[in-house]
Amino acid sequence: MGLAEDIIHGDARAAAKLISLIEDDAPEAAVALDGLAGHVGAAAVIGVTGAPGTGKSTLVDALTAHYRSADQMVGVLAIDPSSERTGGALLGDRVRMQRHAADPGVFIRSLATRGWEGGLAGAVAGALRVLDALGRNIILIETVGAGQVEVDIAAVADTTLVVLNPGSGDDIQTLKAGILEAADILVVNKADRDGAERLQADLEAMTALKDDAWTTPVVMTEAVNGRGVPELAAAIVRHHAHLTASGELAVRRRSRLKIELLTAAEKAWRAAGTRLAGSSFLEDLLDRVSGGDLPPRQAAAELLQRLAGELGPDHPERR
Ligand SMILES: Nc1nc2c(ncn2[C@@H]2O[C@H](COP(=O)(O)OP(=O)(O)OP(=O)(O)O)[C@@H](O)[C@H]2O)c(=O)[nH]1
Ligand SMILES: [Mg+2]
Repeated sequence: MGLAEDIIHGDARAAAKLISLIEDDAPEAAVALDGLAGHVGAAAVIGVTGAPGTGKSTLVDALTAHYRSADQMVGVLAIDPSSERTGGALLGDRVRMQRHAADPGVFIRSLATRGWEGGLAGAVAGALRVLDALGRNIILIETVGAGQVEVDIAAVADTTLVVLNPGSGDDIQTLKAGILEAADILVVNKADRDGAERLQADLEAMTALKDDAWTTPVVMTEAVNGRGVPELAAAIVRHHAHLTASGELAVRRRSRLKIELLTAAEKAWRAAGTRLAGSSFLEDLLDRVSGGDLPPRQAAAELLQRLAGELGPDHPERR
């Protein structure tokens, strides 16, 4: 299967295909992802999250234009944890990104992860690996803000932007603590509206309280006309430099790798379990437990041992 090689050589269609396989949780995806090892790590991954309608897509579009004018290769992932792959929720985003649709320097994909049992982050980490190997040096991930998702994204992104609006009830009291913790940069978008300076001042007063090596900047933008976008891009560069200098980048990359690894292990595990279902080994084990010959925990240990054998490097399914 040449999918990995094609992606490494910059074939966007191969990348789209592999992301589809990841969405479908197909076994071939794991094999192709393995083939990308050694070709990742160069991309800066920027997560963009925030409440519905705050202007995330518009901002991603404006940042894309900014990076393209500097000849950067851009990848965009729009995450929708609830929709099926053909679902409509991301259609609007696709339309909003239309001006980049014909640009081969911009790769745009939505990621529907409804079928993923092991959590969203595993699928996103896989898709990131694909875009990274494809040679996208900037990867923007937009998520529909829905509770846990922002936090998941912070686990895989290098830099997380949390987008807020003035006068939208986004005032300090209603901000969930977890979201602020996840934010590396706070963006007050729709700064053309009343109350933007006030919101910025309130947020700054709050971030000043954080006792951290990185003081979360609060950047004002008007995504619709690009105002503030160069300043936002500069803040992202500063944050990346901070991550590199402090060693935090390596820590974050390692946490992404951990998610990938645990996801892969979980999948292999489930697949092996499925293969064992109905087998004489399992039936025999059940007989022994129900007959009182084997304590359940010991049976579980035997099952684990058997599955480990199934997953070992010599097993035919692994070759
Ligand atoms: N006034 C003003 N409107 C903006 C600005 N940025 C975005 N908008 C508008 O806000 C609306 C929502 O923008 P989107 O980019 O779709 O917001 P989103 O956060 O991606 O929305 P969801 O993906 O549905 O959560 C659109 O009508 C935009 O044109 C801004 O800076 N000022
Ligand atoms: Mg959007």
